Amino acid sequence: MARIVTVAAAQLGPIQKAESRESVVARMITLMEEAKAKGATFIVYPELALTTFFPRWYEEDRTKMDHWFESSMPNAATQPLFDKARALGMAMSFGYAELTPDGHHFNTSILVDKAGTIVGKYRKTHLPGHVEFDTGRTHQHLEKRYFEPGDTGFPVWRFAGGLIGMAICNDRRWPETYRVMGLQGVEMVVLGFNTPSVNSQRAGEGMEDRLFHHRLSCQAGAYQNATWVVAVAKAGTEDGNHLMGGTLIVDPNGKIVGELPHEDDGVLVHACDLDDTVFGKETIFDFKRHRRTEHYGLITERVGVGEPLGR
Ligand code: CDT
Repeated sequence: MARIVTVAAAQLGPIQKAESRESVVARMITLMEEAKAKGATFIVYPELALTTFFPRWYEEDRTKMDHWFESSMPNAATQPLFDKARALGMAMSFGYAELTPDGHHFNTSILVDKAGTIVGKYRKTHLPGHVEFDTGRTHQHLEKRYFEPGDTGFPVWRFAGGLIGMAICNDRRWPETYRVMGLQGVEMVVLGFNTPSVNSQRAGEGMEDRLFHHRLSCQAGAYQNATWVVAVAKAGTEDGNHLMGGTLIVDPNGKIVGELPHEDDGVLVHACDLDDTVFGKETIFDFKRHRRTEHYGLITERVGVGEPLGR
């Protein structure tokens, strides 16, 4: 029998600096109701879903940015989202900035089951951008200033009847992200993103190229690991800064089965058959039969490029 997870990729349009978490949560609830009406049982929201993409703003004193972080989850602002999810029997995943009790800052995503219990947490591994204000860029991307690299690795959870993993934005560009989850048999990777539509260091790289790289990364990760990929944007113009859309769902054959054509709040719903992962996992990407780990040592021995191994 088919193992169907009807997933809703719930894109958020822009969130301005001045918008409250309560207002964003109300928007997320509206999307959840729409997803439910369309038959979804699992809703996925973007990276840093509760606030504007604040790492674009430089602040000398980092502690002055702590108000963008959540020190508990759920909390007063997000409790209505958890309550609605439980009432609708909807599993969910969303991203937020996490401040731990011992003072660590992470870019985090959680998996919440349909009873409203947090069953999984992932902290972003590949932080893009820079630490200090960079005058050479058209806009700042200060994730390396405000977050620490995640300490979770890439776990996969038994969730919603399948094997589900999480990634966050820049992680989707790295093949290691998917492969580490692929080696745990992942059947669906869910991820959110906030991607500026222009490269801050290369003005000629605009939205067409950025969307191409986004699709390329998600499609390659899906195909090479025979997994569904659900990628969800925060999109549109936040206080004058444009984020691309491109919320999409990719099947385990690497094909895009749906993509939102706009930059507003909206849901993309698809009935994903987790058994569609079986063919790829048992044939061309049957890792156990085909991988040659004796030749992969550099992947973990080296971070950057080193001497060539040939002559
Ligand atoms: N949020 C996030 O990770 N955004 C990055 C932008 C990279 S440009 C510094 C991304 O990979 O989409």
